[in-house]
Amino acid sequence: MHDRRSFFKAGAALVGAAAISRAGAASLPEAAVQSTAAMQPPPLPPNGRPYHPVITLNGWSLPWRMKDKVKEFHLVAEPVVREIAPGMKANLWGYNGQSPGPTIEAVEGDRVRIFVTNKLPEVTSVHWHGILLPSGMDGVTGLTQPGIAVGKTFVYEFVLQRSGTFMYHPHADEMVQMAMGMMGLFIVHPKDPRQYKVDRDFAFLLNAYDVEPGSATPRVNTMLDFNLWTWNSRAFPGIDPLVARSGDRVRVRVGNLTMTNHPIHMHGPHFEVVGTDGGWVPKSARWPEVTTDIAVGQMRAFEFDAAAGDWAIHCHKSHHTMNAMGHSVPTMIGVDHRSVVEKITRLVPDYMVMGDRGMHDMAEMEMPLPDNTLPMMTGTGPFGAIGMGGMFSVVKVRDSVKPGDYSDPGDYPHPKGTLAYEFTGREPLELPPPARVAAPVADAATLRVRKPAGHTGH
Ligand SMILES: [Cu+2]
Repeated sequence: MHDRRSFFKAGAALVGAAAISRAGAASLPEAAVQSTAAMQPPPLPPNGRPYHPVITLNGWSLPWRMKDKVKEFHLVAEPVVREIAPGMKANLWGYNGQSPGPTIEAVEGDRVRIFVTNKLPEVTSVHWHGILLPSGMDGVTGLTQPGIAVGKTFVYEFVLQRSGTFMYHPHADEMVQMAMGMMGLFIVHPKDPRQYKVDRDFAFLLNAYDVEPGSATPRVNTMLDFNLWTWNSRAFPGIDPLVARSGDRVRVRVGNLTMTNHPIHMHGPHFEVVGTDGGWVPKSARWPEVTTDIAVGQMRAFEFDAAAGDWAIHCHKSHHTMNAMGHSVPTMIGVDHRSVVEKITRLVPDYMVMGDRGMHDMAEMEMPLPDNTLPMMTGTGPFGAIGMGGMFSVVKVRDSVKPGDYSDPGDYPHPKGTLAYEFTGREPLELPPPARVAAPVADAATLRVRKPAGHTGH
């Protein structure tokens, strides 16, 4: 049959390695670069099949060149400087000026040709994670191709057979290259733009770094003990809010390229998981959730109907909502070391009493930090210190947000009577004595616990 498909098949057979490198040398598509970590809402597609673009948190989408009905993209693997949050920049490796690299967006049925230029100091390759393609386009160094040598350009070409949420990352010296931030999102939109249509479609990658406080380059041999837990290589309060209008159908797509799982929890509206690594979940198979665990290498898309408010969204592993510094602080709860402070200060002039009553105070304190280091718990809301870091952001839903507007609407104006408040009745509280379950009496030593200042009795 002399149809489109057989034409492309014949074309693919002719496109050997030699032909590709000649084509590449003749005319490489322009490689767009991005120098900022500010979100760049992508314009509607200028040509090709129509689709509704995703919003990459603190990121952008890669423009393409249409050539003989093929979408041509150009990725440049290179060292980049990424602002992790205001006050801290990291020396990472990424693509086209940023880590993660730009989001690639295309449509089911599209033929894409992706040029990858290597400006790193070692070989690389790109694996198109989750995408069905010919084995020879899968990007596994040594197995399906030689590594892309320093200074060289490779071409990957395939037809997108299924829509969904996918990723790209190297399959060459992976431990180092992924620890340095080389990854990106690959979104394949459905052929019919009315299918799976939502009002707002957010996307981000989970990633993690081990950057010693005061330095800027990740330690690449860390296996699990990372100290910067990030979304799209940003830590709270540097992560964009997810802004929506009340009643909007909102989708959040998340891919995990860290070395551990992340239970992503959202306050407020219940959501349903609508997409997995294998594609879209049929409506009849979705179930309501407020947390979805995303394992290493997995992608998940979930949707909800937006309701007005400021709703926290975060990883529920509490160490993942803390920045560097938090991971080597000794547990001091209940340890009264005020009495020895004077003696310690003679030896260590900067010594501070901290953590003996919990660590919230530290979120409000201006602690001296090494240069280029984020506070452990940070961020300020309308009611004071939020005391979070890392994988944390806010879903900000308002009645007045305009379609296409993703700018921060500020703090939520809580309607009267809907806000928790401090009890200001008569004190001391006249409470009935607590009813206690009869239990063996512990010895006095067990019960001698120092109470926070201002409280008496035990
Ligand atoms: Cu986590």
